[in-house]
Amino acid sequence: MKAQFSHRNSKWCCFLRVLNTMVSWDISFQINAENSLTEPHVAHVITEALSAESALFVGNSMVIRDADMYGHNCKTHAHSIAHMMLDSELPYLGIRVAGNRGASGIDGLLSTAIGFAVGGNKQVLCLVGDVSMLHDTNGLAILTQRVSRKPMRILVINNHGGAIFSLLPIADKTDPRILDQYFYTSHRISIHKLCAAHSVRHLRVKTKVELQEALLKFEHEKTDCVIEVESGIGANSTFHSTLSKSAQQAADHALSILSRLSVQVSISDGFISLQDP
Ligand SMILES: Cc1ncc(C[n+]2csc(CCOP(=O)(O)OP(=O)(O)O)c2C)c(N)n1
Repeated sequence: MKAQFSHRNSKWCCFLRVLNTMVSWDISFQINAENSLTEPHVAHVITEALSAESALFVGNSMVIRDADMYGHNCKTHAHSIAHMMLDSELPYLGIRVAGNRGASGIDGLLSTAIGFAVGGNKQVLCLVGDVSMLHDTNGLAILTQRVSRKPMRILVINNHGGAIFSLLPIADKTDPRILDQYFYTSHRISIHKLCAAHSVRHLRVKTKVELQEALLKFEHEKTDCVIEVESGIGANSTFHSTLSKSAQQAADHALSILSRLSVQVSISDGFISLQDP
């Protein structure tokens, strides 16, 4: 997507972009500083696994939210605040991105991604949660059918349940056993064995380096594959809360600097307003 602003050079617009970038620098720092392979890290680096020949399909639940919050355009990163203020257009890669919206169902996501790969004639990278994948294991059967299309990489974030519910206020107020059974629908299904049953290549990754190597390996080998990212609901929830606190602090800090400049900044009810004095 490419956006243009009619008032793109106005002072408040530049300031908002600086604020946005300072927060995104903080998020990048936190994600890179964390040694373990986190779900926000996957969203953060996924663009590095894409080329002009690729397209991205993003599943529902946390993967699309993480891609929205923590994804970044690695090829056109601003190098300085001055550069950012002068740069009048939003950076973009020109990669096609698709997802299933409507009722935001987690059903049929693999099958849709395969249809997207056939229709668009691109190497699709599909990002999906484990429960979503289990809702559509028939997608694996479609994957092995002989339809003419380019190879697909399916990246499954396996936190062994629906992690999105751990980020809702109900998670703090509910008995863990009830949460596990009825909200997270935690499971021990082997994605490796499911893939084997469908003769789909599978690789499980636990570290940042293993993820990078797996993405490169299957891109070069040009074969369909499932890359399973090992994660956990508790660790994911903790890291999301660390990130959001740190982003909040970075925003406060950036605002305190910006407000000392020639524009007046005021915040009320969570809204930021910038006015020429
Ligand atoms: C067809 C359908 N059934 C149930 C839901 C409710 N729902 C929303 S997110 C979610 C859990 C998804 O889990 P997963 O795909 O593993 O992603 P995560 O939450 O871990 O990111 C469920 C069951 C839904 N959106 N659509």
